Amino acid sequence: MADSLEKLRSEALASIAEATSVEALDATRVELVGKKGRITQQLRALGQMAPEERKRLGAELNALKQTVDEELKNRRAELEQAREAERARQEVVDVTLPGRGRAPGARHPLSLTRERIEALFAQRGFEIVHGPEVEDDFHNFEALNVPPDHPARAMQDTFYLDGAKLLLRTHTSPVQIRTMTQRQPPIRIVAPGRVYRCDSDRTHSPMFHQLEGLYVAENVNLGQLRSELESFLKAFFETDLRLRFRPSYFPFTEPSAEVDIDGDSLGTGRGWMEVLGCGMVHPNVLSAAGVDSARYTGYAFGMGIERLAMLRYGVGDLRQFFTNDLRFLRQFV
Ligand code: 2NM
Repeated sequence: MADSLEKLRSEALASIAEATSVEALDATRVELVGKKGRITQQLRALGQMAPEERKRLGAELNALKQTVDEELKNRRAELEQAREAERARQEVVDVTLPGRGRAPGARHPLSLTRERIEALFAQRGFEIVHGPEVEDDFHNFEALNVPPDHPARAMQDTFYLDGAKLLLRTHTSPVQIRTMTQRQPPIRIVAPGRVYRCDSDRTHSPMFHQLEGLYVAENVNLGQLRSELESFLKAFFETDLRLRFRPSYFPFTEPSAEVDIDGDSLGTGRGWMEVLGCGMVHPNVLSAAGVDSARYTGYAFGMGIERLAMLRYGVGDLRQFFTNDLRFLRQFV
């Protein structure tokens, strides 16, 4: 018996020492001191033994179990330490490795252009206001002195919604109408935003962007309009542009004008180019919006953001703004 106990002891200590992982050590522990382990079974067998045999063997077995438990605990601590060291070694951050690279976003050229225009008008005392893209006939046409038979009202030009009661605004002027009905002059605002026209070809998008301005107060006149727009355009293009005001017609202004800039002074070399429309707000428009047209006068202007962006960035094709080709968009940072 002493012989087999000595054998059990050396085998137990050897298999503990040989366990190379926490899992292997656990298996060894079960094999030795688990419910059906070799040492457990021997301890259990003590019950069948004669008293002094049991006493002697019991003492030796308990001493062995104590040694084995101790060795299991020590080996386990060793293995856990080794495992932690290995984990730390593998997890090391090599700060000298190159980065993975970033894919930073860029602002859309139309947003950049709109914000630039907004900032220039904000500097000039204009407030930025917004309004709904779904409008009604009154705010989009009637209040703007657009007669019922005007071609802009035709189905081919305007997107009408269910029942033709509502429509997608064809310009941002309804925002000016809404502002005038809500407050009294002096009013000095610009309204940027999306507008919609039933038109799509090489040079027209069914959705595009406008920014319109309005100044209503006592004694507002055409000279102020002209100098304000001249100051804005020179600032926008960052050059001492040559401009020309050419008489034109809009139902909502009288007199009306279109402003051309000299392309040669921009380096586009294409002569006179139209950049915006403007005029003195028609008295009918002021009245329709609840402004006393005997006391107040106003000027208004409107420009296409796409057109100004094309001129500023030298974009030749309107559709570039809407295709979302990253090679195009990435150029505007
Ligand atoms: C333009 C040209 C001329 C304009 C007029 C108004 C309003 F509502 F005050 F009457 N807003 N915008 C206007 C005038 C717009 O765009 C080419």
